[in-house]
Amino acid sequence: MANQAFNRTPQSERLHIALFGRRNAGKSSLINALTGQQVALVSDVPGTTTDPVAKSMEILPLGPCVIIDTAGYDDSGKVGDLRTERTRQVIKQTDIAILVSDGSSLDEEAAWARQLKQANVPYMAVLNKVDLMGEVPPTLLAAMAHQLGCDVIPVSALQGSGLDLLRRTLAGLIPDSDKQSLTGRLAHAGDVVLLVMPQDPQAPKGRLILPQVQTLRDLMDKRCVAICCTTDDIDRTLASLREPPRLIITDSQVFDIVEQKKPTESQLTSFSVLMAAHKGEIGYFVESAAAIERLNEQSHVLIAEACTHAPLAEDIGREKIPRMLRQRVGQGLTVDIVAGKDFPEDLTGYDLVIHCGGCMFNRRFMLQRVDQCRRQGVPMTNYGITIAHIKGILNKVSLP
Ligand SMILES: Nc1nc2c(ncn2[C@@H]2O[C@H](COP(=O)(O)OP(=O)(O)OP(=O)(O)O)[C@@H](O)[C@H]2O)c(=O)[nH]1
Ligand SMILES: [Mg+2]
Repeated sequence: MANQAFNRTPQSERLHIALFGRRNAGKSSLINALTGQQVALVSDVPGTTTDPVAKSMEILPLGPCVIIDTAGYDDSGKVGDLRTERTRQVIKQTDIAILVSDGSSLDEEAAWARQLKQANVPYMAVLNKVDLMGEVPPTLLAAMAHQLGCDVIPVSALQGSGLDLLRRTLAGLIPDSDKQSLTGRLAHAGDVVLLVMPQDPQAPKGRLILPQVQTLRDLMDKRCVAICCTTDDIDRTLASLREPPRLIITDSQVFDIVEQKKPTESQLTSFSVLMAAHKGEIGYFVESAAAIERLNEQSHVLIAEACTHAPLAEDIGREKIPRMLRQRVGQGLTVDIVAGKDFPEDLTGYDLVIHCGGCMFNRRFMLQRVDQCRRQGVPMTNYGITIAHIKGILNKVSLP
């Protein structure tokens, strides 16, 4: 089981597609139709789906996705309102939204379309249950498209019609930032790239950690020549190359050693910088790291961690970073810690937000937090960039 899990694309790296619509519109049926499996519970009782349900699956031509089924947004009453609020929260992690309608409640769909637009989520709509409608008048589709401000595809979840066009339309909505590579402009086809990866006792036995695997895959997709070695083999590896590598990527822990040994022509970056760029907004993270210099004993720092696991003995967010900061600033520094999806709406009381790498969250979710900080004028950076700043590495790395 464990091996299987390692071989799968992690949830946080999958495109998140969420379905929104009234109760009984056919959201769950559409998920079953798209996957060809009975993954979601369907019934003619309105309110069958009560909570957001996320399922990982492969959808061609989109690749690995997470599909999120939601409770109908027209539910009312005390519990209904709570369900609708949960549905609304799903928007934060949605890369692409599908509005599911049977054509009877377009004002409501239009209101959700506005919310999606406001949150910058690309969306499309389907007119479901066309099997009940005979010929669909093209004027109805055009009017829907106009009112909702998006493409509208006629489908029947029951009969499985219209699904190819739906999949192609979804593929056209994949945000460009999702297509960007991990190493960005640092590596191009034909480049030789050296990865210096310490395999110390903390490294997991028998495998590489995810950022290393993802970087290797990225380089191979780009047709780079990727060479790997451990820290103590740098000299030998460099000597074996006819010319210096274009780029060297290493771990923050051994950055100084690698920096001293690197040929002047080679650019140098770290896995945590690549991951920060992949998951968040590297420019804002780097700019915000400068706020560390302005902290004093009256300052308030918020540390936000994605994992809700029981803290480890030498937890980087709970122990290491607060200690590093207090050593610089003084013991009076206030550090608050939040975990999981808890993140205060109002951040204006904080001088700096330091987020974990976000390996459990998708990029969309992280960007939405960056956006929230930026709107409130609060600097936000992440663990990797904070440590790089404190160690004085940040001005020596090349940014992707
Ligand atoms: N005729 C027809 N019926 C459909 C179609 N899609 C869904 N239905 C029916 O509509 C009813 C509701 O379907 P669901 O998929 O449970 O709808 P839902 O949007 O998930 O509903 P909630 O979970 O209650 O929000 C079921 O009886 C389905 O069989 C369709 O394309 N054509
Ligand atoms: Mg449902």
